Amino acid sequence: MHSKPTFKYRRIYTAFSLAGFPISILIRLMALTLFFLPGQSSAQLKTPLASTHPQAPLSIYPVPQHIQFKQDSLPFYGIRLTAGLKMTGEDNIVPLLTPFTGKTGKSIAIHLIKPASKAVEIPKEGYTLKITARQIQIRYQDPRGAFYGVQTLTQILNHAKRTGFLPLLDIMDYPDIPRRGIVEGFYGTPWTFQDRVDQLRFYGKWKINTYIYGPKDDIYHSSPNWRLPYPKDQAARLKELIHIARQNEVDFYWAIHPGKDIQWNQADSLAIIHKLQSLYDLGVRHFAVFFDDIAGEGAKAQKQAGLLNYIQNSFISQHSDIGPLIMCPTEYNKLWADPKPNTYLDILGQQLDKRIEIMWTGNSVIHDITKEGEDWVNNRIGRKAFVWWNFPVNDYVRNHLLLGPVYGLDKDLPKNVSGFVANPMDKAAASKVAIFSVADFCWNTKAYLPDASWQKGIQQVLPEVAHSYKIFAQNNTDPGPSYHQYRRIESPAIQSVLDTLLARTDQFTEFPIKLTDIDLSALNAVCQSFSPAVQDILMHIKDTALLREIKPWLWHFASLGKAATALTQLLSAPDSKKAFPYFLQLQKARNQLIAIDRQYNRNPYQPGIVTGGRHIQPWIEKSYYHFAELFKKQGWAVPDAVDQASGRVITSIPEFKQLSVQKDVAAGNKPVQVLKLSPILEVLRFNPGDYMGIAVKSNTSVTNQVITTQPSLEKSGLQIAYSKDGISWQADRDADTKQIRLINATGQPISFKLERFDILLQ
Ligand code: LOG
Repeated sequence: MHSKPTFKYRRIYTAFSLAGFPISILIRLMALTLFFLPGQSSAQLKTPLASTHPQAPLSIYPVPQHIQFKQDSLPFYGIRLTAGLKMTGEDNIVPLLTPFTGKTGKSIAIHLIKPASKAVEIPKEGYTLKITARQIQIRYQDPRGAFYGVQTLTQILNHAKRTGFLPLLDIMDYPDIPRRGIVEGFYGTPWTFQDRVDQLRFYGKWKINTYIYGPKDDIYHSSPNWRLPYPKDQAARLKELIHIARQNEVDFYWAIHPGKDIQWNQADSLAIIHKLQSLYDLGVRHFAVFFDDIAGEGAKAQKQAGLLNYIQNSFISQHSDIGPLIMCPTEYNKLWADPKPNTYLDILGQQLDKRIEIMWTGNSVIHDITKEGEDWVNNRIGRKAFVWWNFPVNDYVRNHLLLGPVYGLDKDLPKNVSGFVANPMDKAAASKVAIFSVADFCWNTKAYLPDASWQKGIQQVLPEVAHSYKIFAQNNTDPGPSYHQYRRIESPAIQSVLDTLLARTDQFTEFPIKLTDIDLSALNAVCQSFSPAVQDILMHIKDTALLREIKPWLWHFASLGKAATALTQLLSAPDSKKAFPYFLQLQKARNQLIAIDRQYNRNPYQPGIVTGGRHIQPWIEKSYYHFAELFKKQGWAVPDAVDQASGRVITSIPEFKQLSVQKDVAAGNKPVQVLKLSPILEVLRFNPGDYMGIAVKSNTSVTNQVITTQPSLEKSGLQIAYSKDGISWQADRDADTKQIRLINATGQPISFKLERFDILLQ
């Protein structure tokens, strides 16, 4: 995909490549070394202005491939739209520029030139942008290139408006990954119409060209209604979205998920074609077929390939204006893929029409994307995989927000993939910072810097509260232990201090606590910043949709800050008399945390609220119990704590040993404590003897359980068993029951979905 830069750029390029540097890296180095300002991201390129000019950094995102700043800039009086520009017919371009038009004769003219002259080779969706003392000139090959050139220009013009000066520069730019963007592919409440409108505009702005519509819980995308056309009102909404996508140069893919109950017959093949045609009639020109998370008949490679080839020939190829078809396979990651030759992936590789793209989530469902992993799958499917990256999706840990930087993506991906889409959270607005970085990465993978991009994303999405939001977001990044075993760096500034404190807690048996080598004042300052950051966000945030999405997590985080602050003060107290009041504060804040966790985000999967779950919460929990005991021993009147039941997973399957046991409270006349296994979204396969369940740790007895599977327990052949010690098991529950499990006691493997596994406690 990398074309050689031409004309002027060739000179610059050659000079630097002689020195062995790709120019984009060189520019990064310049930004780092020459113009780095403390507190600013290293991605910012600072215009070298004459000394009388105001010093202000200009950063362009996604980071352009080649950019050369001239040693000069012009006083800025606005722009003048030329007649040619008005006539290009790109109705999505002029509105972007009109806010910058000037009223005086000194305004600078903009020329949009197509086709680009022969001297300039411009890759697909690329553009050149040249600002000289006399004019601004954008050259392009395709309308999307023009649109992107103008998007870049608006960033420069905003800067010029702010500073009063327009930097002179040359840019040559194009995307690294041809199809890049988002798959709305999560379980849970689909995004709203307004969410999607906001998203599509956001994508246009940051040069994302792909949006795949495939929310698992849209019943017209998946079972039971994939065969039926959308009801009128929903169809009208989709039509509007498709129009907005087009205005923003985004290809709107509509995906169907028929595999749960598809019959491999003519009637169902036609049902799919009719459904796709109904979406074509609404304006859709890009389609996908998903076979993920299914088992049984629908999961057969030959059958899937046969159906897709049929769709290719009798529908896709029959229209000249439909883009390449995409499919998501059933074995969509290496962990689940049968490694034996001539199995599922090889069959697809051989039998599926080569024009059809195949999606892939990496080495497991949720994983970094590595070159080795891509090579492995590409080799089997006989084409470059289309990456479906499961980040920042949180449908497997719905009590967490995943707000951290985008990292773990191989920089050589453009060579190995045909596209890259990320699966976001059900919280559309809160996903934007990550989406910003996905756009940045896909455009220019070599220049991508995770932390700088994350900071810039926050600055763009929430400029009015950027500092406070960073504090909140960097402590809300990790999904916690889950069966996906995907972890993220969290609380980077205080992580090592917290882990040291956690490890030593048992040794803290008298005051003053000896902590000579630990800087508690720094930790204290960080923890003290949480609550004010939350207040700032609550008061000043402009994006009300984002606020609505994250509010209970903000409240939780403020209490977390209070608990952590009280605890650091307790640790610094000279004697237990001074320490005890801090213990009471800690207890009060912890009670608030528990109350918030029990009251909000009542989804049936992972109910409740977690913040700071990776380092801060474990430290607070362990310390709380430790000091409650210590103060009791020393004779202090320790009030009763809010009781929290706890449990752990018991299973024969190594992959699920990390599954978390959730605490919940079932409301009713009298609240009942509940322990639940985090539901598993995919199809499970239990071999004979395999089991999974919960062992209750607390001193309570089990009063009931709610376990549902798909197919039902009776149909599946699975059994529920009870035990008091995990050694002997029986078919009935009694007053001593401490463990409950689901077991395959038959001689055959059983495939099923675990919908619910709740244990009710007295
Ligand atoms: C689903 C997806 C879900 C994601 C994360 C794929 C291809 N399918 O395990 O709908 O959002 O994982 O939970 C999936 O990733 N199944």
